[in-house]
Amino acid sequence: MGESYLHKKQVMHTLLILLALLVVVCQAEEGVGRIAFDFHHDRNSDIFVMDADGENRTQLTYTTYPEHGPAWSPDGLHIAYDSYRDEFDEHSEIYVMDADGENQTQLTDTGNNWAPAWSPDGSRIAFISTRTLDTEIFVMDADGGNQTQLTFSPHYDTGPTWSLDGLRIAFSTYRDGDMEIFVMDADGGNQTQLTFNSEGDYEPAWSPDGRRIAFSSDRDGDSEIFVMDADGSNQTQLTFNSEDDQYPTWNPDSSRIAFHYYSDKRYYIYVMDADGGNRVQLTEGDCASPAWCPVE
Ligand SMILES: [Ca+2]
Ligand SMILES: [Ca+2]
Ligand SMILES: [Ca+2]
Ligand SMILES: [Ca+2]
Repeated sequence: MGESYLHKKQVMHTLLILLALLVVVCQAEEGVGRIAFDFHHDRNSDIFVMDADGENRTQLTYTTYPEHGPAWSPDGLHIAYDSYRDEFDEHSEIYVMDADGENQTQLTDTGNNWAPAWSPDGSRIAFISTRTLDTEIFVMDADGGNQTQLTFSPHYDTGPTWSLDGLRIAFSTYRDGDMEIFVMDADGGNQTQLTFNSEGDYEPAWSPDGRRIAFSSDRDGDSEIFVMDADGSNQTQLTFNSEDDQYPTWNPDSSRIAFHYYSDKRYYIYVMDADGGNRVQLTEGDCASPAWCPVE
């Protein structure tokens, strides 16, 4: 009887340890999040998604033409991207698909269009188009309707990203002789310059909490990830190396930043804390343009 009791106690003890381990594993899985990106292979590229720890990679597009620049809808159910698959006009056009790659639908069909960015309420998509004389920022309804021009400068305007309240759009422009970050009202009004230097400042990414803007800057001679307050103050360098660090994207609680690192003609996705600490490599080569899903 004593032995049987001891045996039961050991079994219970083992079960409790297993249960505790299971709880720990489930908690770890829950908080990981997802990152979409483009994978470059054989002069082609396709959209993939992976867990934010680099695991469980899934291919979403399978065309022989390049797909780039995935952007999540705020509810995490859809991904917009650009593709050259429209052979008829050989242009880059914006498409949208379900987050599992189903229902791929073309939204634009005039000029080259790319760099889609969803408004925080999911109703609109800002993007870049060459349908006028040069590159301008446009906005459209999420179903492709009401395509409207927001910038009218004779220079390169690119990289739109929305503020948390949906009232402002940050972007980059070549209008002062090199690339600078600007911010404007969502209808194109009140365009205000946030960076002022003679090297490139580009790829702004507004943090989900609305407080900060991460961006790429060449001001120290090669590309580095910087962050600033949304009014342009407190510009702070987060990466320090002689290769190119670009394309920042924030995790949902604004505590981490993923980006791509370009070295020896190959792209690698990295992640770091929002203060630049704990930099970790997530992928091997040829994975670029990370986009962190806004919901976990
Ligand atoms: Ca492809
Ligand atoms: Ca322009
Ligand atoms: Ca500049
Ligand atoms: Ca660098």
